[in-house]
Parts: sequence; C-alpha cells; structure tokens
Amino acid sequence: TRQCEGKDFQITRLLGAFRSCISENGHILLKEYLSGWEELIKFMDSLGMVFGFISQETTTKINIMRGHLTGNSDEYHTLQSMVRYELDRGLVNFKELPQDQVPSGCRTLLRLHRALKWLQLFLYKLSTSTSQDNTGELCALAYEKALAHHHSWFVRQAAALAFLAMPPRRELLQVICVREEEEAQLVLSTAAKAIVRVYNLTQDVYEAYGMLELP
Ligand code: 1Q0
Repeated sequence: TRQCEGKDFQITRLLGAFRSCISENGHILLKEYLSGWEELIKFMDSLGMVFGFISQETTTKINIMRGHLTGNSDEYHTLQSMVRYELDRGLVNFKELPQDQVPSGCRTLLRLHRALKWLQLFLYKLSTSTSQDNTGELCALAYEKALAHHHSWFVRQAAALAFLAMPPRRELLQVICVREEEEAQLVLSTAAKAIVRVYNLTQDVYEAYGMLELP
C-alpha cells in the first residue's frame, strides 16, 4: 500500500505548486510551474507501466525546460520573461525546427500548457462523477475535447490504449489520499480551479503573441 506522505504524489504539493507559480502581478513563475508538473509525473508513475510513455514524454518536456532554466535563470524566470527573451533573439521556432536543435522554451511549454487543458477538464469530470462512472471514458472525453486534435494519429491510438488501463475512480481517490466522497469533490474541484487560473494566464500570453500554434 502507498503512503500518503513523503516522496509519493501529494495533492497538497500539486496545489501548492500551481498556486505559488502565479506571482503577485499575474506572471507565471517557471520553476514553480515545473515543480507542479513533477508532482503530476509522480502521479502517473504510480499508475503503472502503461502510463510510462506519457510520463516519459512529460519528463522529456520538463528536462528541455530545465535545460533552458539552467544558466539562464533570469531570462527564464517567468513565462513572460521567457517569451520576451526568445522573441528578441529569434529563438521561438515559428517554423518547424531541425532535428538537431534544442526546442525553444515557448514551443515546449505550449505542449505542457495544452495538456493542462486536458487535466482541468478531467479533474472537473472526476469531481462531479460517481463510482459508477468509467474513469477511462472520462479521460477519453476530456482528451477528445482538449488535446486529441494536437496529436498525431499514432499518439491518439497510444493514448486510447492507456485510457483503457485507467484505474477505477476508487483507486484514483486512494492515490490522492481521500476516502470520503465530499472530501474528494472538494479536493478535485479545488485542484481544477487552481489549474484553470494558471491555464488562463498562460493562454492570454500565448494568444497575445500569436504563439498558440507553434510547430
Ligand atoms: C494519467 C493519464 C494521463 C493521460 C493524459 C492525456 C494525454 C495522453 C497523450 C500523451 C501522449 C504522449 C506522446 C507524445 C506526444 C507528443 O507528440 C506531444 C507533442 O509534443 P511534440 O514535441 O511531438 O510536438 N506531447 C505532448 O502533448 C505532451 C503531453 C504531456 C502529457 C501530460 C499528461 C498529464 C497527466 C497528468 C496526470 C494525471 C493526473 C490526474 C489526476 C490527478 C488527481 C488529483
């Protein structure tokens, strides 16, 4: 059985990260944003092997971002400073980039940002669902709505397979360490709300700079 403390996934850490990544003036602090994602990776890893490729892909994206932050911590302090820096230097990758080049922070974070849309939909669905609902179906519905159109045919098939292996709601609630139904609803909708705030602020920036479709 899993411990609801220590190094394992903790919903409070997830909440803490996605709350504290918003600075007083509404900028997104990248270090905190990435630590929220690292907590999500722990969650995925606790679900088992089938989710390994999703967790791997997420880790790859996080590592690219960490690479940018290392050594350029001022430029990559916030989403806003990153956008300005990469724009000024022509580093954004508005065109498809050559294989041997490190992807920009802007196009990499955009991938994570799009996945947050999926996550917020899934958390809302989960918070209003019952033990009768099939979590894999909830996943798939949120995926169709938020993310599928950004993915290749191959990735969509792989995602569909992973959804079939999604543990039942009861088990998911064990991972976030809640037992009571009321508590579950509160925890899930609180997490969803925190993520929506981050999502909306990020979306505004990408929209303002016309960067929502970076290849
Ligand atoms: C636990 C189930 C997670 C299901 C997440 C749905 C997404 C599945 C598809 C992911 C496929 C990854 C394979 C590669 C995709 C790339 O092509 C794509 C684009 O990048 P690029 O470089 O090719 O242009 N990459 C991505 O879109 C990044 C995908 C990141 C996936 C992030 C999934 C987030 C999962 C969060 C954990 C679930 C927590 C749930 C409940 C928490 C309870 C409080």
